[in-house]
Amino acid sequence: MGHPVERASGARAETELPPGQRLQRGWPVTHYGPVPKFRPERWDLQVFGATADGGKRAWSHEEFTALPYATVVADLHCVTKFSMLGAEWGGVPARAVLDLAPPAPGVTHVMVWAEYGFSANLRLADFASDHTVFATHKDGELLTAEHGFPARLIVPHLYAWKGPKWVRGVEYLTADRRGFWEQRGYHNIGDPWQEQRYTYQEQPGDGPGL
Ligand SMILES: Nc1nc2c(c(=O)[nH]1)N[C@H]1C(S)=C(S)[C@@H](COP(=O)(O)O)O[C@H]1N2
Ligand SMILES: [Mo]
Repeated sequence: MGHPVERASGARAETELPPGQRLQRGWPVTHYGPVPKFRPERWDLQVFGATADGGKRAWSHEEFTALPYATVVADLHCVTKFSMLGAEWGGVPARAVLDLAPPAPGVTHVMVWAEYGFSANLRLADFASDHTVFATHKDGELLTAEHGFPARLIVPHLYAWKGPKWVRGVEYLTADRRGFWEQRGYHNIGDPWQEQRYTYQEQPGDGPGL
């Protein structure tokens, strides 16, 4: 397909692992709860909350697959300490979603929603990174159901729980709010290079109260 491949800045050298991580052979499946069944006629990706025009935006699956496509090479770091290096993720850049459904000026964070109410909060700058992508493909192949088909968020510079599989929505926030794992003991920011694994490691300003 000839899409440009660029190296994610958060990923650094391919042989370098964030502190405390080890390399994993293959690609394990890690998530909480069941794998949702994909029903194309019921699926949409919604943008809501503090949008610039106060309205909501929703793309059907057909519309979503027609949005801009880009690839990014990035590593996946699970907070349980395994890492997978050098995957090529293909999908819709988060930047494209921000351009098509702009946030209001006061937006500082986003909540990314997935099936069954799973969620992850991100600073707007993390979501708006050039490397953040709603991945539909890995290494040129469609994602499998267990790995998040039809779309999962990849935020290369943060721990993988910040990237919901089976993503369904983006909520623009004017104040930070904790997502699913951020309410359950994981760090509000989750930078693997700073080893921000757990809530107790948070510094003042890293997150809202529990
Ligand atoms: N919807 C959803 N997405 C999720 C999770 C989850 O529990 N639910 N777990 C996250 C975690 S902790 C990791 S490590 C990665 C694992 O992705 P993989 O199963 O494709 O390796 O998915 C992330 N996305
Ligand atoms: Mo994880």
